[in-house]
Amino acid sequence: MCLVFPHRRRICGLATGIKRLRIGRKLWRSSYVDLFSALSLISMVTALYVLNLTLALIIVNKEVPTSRGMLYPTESETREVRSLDGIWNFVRSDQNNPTQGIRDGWFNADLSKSRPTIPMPVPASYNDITTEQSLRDHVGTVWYDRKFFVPRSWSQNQRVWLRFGSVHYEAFVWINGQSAVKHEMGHLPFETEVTHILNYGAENRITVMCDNALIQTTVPQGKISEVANDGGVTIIQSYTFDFFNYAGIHRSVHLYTTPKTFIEDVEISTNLADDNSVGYVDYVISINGSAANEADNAIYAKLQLYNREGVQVANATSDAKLSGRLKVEQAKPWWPYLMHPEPGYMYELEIKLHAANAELLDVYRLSIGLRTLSWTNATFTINGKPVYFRGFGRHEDSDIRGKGLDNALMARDFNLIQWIGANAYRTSHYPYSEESMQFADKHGIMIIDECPSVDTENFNQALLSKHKSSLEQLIHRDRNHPSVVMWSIANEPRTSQTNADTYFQFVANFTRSLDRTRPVTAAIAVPHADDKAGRYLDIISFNRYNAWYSNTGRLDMVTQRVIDEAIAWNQKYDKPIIMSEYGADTLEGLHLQPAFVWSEEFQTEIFARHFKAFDALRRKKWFIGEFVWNFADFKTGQSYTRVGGNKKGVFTRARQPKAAAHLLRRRYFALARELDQCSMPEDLFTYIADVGASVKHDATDL
Ligand code: GCB
Repeated sequence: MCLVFPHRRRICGLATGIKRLRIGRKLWRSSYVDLFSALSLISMVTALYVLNLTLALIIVNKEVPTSRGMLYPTESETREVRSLDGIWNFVRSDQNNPTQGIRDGWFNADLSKSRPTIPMPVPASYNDITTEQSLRDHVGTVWYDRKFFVPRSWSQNQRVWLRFGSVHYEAFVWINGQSAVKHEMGHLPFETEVTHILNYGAENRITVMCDNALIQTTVPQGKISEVANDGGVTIIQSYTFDFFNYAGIHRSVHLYTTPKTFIEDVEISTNLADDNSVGYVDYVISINGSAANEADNAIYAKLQLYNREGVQVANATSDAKLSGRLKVEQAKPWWPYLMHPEPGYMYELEIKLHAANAELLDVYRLSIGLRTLSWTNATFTINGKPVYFRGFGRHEDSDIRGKGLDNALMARDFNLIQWIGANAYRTSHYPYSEESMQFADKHGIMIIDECPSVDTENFNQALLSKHKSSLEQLIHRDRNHPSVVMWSIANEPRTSQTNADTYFQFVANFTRSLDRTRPVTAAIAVPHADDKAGRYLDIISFNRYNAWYSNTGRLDMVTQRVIDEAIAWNQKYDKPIIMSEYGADTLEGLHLQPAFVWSEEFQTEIFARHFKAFDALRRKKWFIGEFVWNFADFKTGQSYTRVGGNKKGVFTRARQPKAAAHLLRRRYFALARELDQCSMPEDLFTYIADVGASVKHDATDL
């Protein structure tokens, strides 16, 4: 048992786990194996197998903790926000001694008193900031600290909160040496009240310890092992997914104030009347604070809804439970990009919390979109209109900053998404920044919102709880975004394994219990015949790399295989089908004619072969979407199958188009034109020659 953090077995587990490995290896290295030990080995393996089966049966559906609060921090008449982004001080722990900083109390004083520090930007992954290989590949804990002032005025009559957009993978936070909050799970926000541990009108210190170790009960899973190297032994982190396990303080850190009694949470759901002309906003407000306890039923909220022009279009006073409904006449629905001339229409919902004596307690403003979703075994509709998804799997990834939030990159990415005519992406393979969700809302980009479960296997009780918790945190964070149209509960889980059935039944039903307004999917890669999870999903997504990982280079073995597989999934489950990944690694600038693997010609050709399959499938109404893998090239772990990372991007890592981007753009706009009668960009077709209608050379030819 770890004395410093009794609740936290993983850090201690790191050390004991390594010891266990050592014992294990000695066993295997024993100089001979006689018959007796061979037999006992067999019985041991059998016993383990039986134990595994028994464990399989005893996975139970336990409750998971529920998130509170965490509204995106915004300023208002009653709230102030301060960013703690900037340059922090940074120290790496010794890989063999990840808990030393805790034992030695590094949080009790400036980190520089314990170790020499280096400057580290926040937000950013720490891995690629320096030239040190040991930092890039570090496994275990790292430490950050910085100083900040809190104004004297903040000490009066209000509360102060500390909020992290995300720290990967696990975070321990101290303020002025006092433990403030701990959080496990990358890519998701967490916060805590720090009112009572701050020095007002004075300097404060924040210290963060971040642990990137992935083990069999983290989400995603990984393995830590001890391997001999030239200097003795070293600790190796392995994982089965290919994207680099970037770590650090990935998103913004904020301090913000609230009144003593304040709006802690808002949950909305929207609907449109049949002809889309009237919108409904159902809301539930949660509050926190002493006034809430004292005057239970007397507190109320006043809500006003404003359109884009700032004109009030609806208002309401809540009931005693702080819930109710707003009715919006002449509603402007939220439409996906290119599905309507005014996509991504957002209203501003202003919520004013009042005490019984009408005193204004708190004000919070939330952007909302009015839309309704529905789905059957063959369709997915938005505002009553069938949707065909055309988009990408993506990554939050870029040079130097890794997975760190970068507003310039985000703005560029949304520009490229619009330029290419996509209407959707999947947040493969973890939740993306809240800022990007807001961008997607405003741009009308539909999101399949994925939790951080990748290549999930060895299903066990602890993993199930964490997996469910990741979905709980995700849904809590993202449920108010109109752009989120589907939950993805996993990428390429090993759904042919024993236990996958029970496990995914629990995970899918749990997701549905949190939100019934959006369908549940998972991106599956096991052969359809072996899959045990699809029956618990609403929509089946499948990943397949024809002519790449199978039948490499055989462009003549793509189209029919894609058609056959999609039909097989549909026949097995009778549900709508999406192809959620396909593609080929492509080295920018490599040209080979005839098309050859890794060349730009090959990527273009392989896309075209898929398009042909998709068009055949689109005639069957249940095929509802195509997602290229990947939006942009991204960093991976070191592997002989990757040259400087995964190169399946339609765009380079620097966000410039490869040749296939131009083809994809023509297809996505052609689909949008056919399905939603959108207008076409002027520059879609380059002038070729004046040789009559047989040559397509401008948008009017489509
Ligand atoms: C997949 C994974 C994705 C990989 C991709 C690839 O199936 O879902 O994370 O990056 O294949 O390129 O290997």
